[in-house]
Amino acid sequence: MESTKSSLPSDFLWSFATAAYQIEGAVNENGRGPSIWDTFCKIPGKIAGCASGDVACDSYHRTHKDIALLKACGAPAYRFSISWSRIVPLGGRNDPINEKGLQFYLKFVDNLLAAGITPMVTLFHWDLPKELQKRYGGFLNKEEFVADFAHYARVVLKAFGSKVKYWITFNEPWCSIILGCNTGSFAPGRTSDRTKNPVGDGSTEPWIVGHSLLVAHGAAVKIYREEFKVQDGGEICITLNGDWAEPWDPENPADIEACDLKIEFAISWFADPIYLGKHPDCMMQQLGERLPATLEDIALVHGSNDFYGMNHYCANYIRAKMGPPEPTDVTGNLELLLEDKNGHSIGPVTQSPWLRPHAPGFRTLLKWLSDRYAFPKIYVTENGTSVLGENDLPLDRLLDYEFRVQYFRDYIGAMADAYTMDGVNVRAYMAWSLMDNFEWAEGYETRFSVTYVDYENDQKRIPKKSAKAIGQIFDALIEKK
Ligand code: PNW
Repeated sequence: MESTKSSLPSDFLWSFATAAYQIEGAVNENGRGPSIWDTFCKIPGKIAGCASGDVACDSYHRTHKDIALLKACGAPAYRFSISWSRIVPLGGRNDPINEKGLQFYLKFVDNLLAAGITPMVTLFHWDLPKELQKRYGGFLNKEEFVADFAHYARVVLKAFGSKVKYWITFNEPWCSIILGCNTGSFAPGRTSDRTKNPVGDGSTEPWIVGHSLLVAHGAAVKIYREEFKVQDGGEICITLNGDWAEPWDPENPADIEACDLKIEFAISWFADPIYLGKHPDCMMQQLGERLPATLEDIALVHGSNDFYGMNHYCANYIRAKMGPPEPTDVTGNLELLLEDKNGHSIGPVTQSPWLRPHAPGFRTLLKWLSDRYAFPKIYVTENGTSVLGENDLPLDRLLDYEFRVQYFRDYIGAMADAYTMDGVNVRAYMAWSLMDNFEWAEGYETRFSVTYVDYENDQKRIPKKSAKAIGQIFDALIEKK
């Protein structure tokens, strides 16, 4: 329910988010090198409708349209990501830098600033240069990967200087790792499931890769703080995804306990080393030596967030599993379910099989994070929903559909309650997404945004009801100066 009492502070920053591979297209233009998603999309059966990001929303050629859209929505900021393969086409620290790639993003940022829009930039939203995967296994090789990411990060941070005040190193490492190296449903598609891929070991690789990403984040933050932060005055963090958990059987202590385990395996895996300087006990117990951590690496990562970047979509019911965990278990030995013991759904069905909205879970997770990590400043860097059957609705109904508007009302209201009533220091919110785009393995069948994109007709952008609604929701909640 939308709260009538709650509010948000006058300097609260809100807007919309996107990611390079999902919107840009122009994959062969101006020196961009291929990424692991270009390759993955070409494998038959991996992406719904055999789709790819080859054209997507064609944002590479339509930056002015995207800025006009942001202005039409009244958005004071914009979160987008930079494609590593446009900046260093082969990816490595000794490979050539592509000036044209840098110029593209520099111009875009200048245009955003000229339009009065504050940029929030993600350095890595899953599109690893393909050459690095080929050369040394990408994330699997910590030394090489960390050195190459640090180099790429330095090139970008230096080029942008004080133009950008908000930086995100990695978007949702959990997804790159678990979906990319355990279930194999995302690039690079590694898994122990030999029906899906001849290579990969889902019992060991996720933990190796998780370690590489965490250390690479720490290395980039160190560079930013030592070389740029003082004169540029910005902030940097990692963005973690995590959804809320309710017990499948609220009378079963094992299910109640499993809810914390679920969140620790998804979020605290990264957030504990960053805020508490160690891995969660439950993960060390279950994984033992499979969870790599040297004192030096943990020291690099400890304290490396200027703010907590939070992506949040939904909630699950959690049922504890009995007996020892499978070697490939990445959850904490539990099941993630959409219905509880009595067959009650956690929320309405959407187009995404994993996503059922449950706004009260947003408020409780904000409080959970605030308590565990000693009151961090939180920026919500993604929140949003798909809509069941949206792609099949007639356009006039699609544009006017209420479901997404209600989702935002409920979720933003829950966040305002967390700020006002639970004392959570949440200071920014980016809705996913500014425009319909390439929804990874779900291709273009799932629409996830406030703007309809007509993929058949020149990628025309037509705002949906929710595009305007978000501004109105914030206008009502943000205190006037
Ligand atoms: C996030 N899950 O991905 C990403 O940051 C976006 O790029 C994406 O488009 C958006 O959420 C919507 O999916 C996720 O299976 C993908 O739990 C899958 C999951 C969570 C987040």
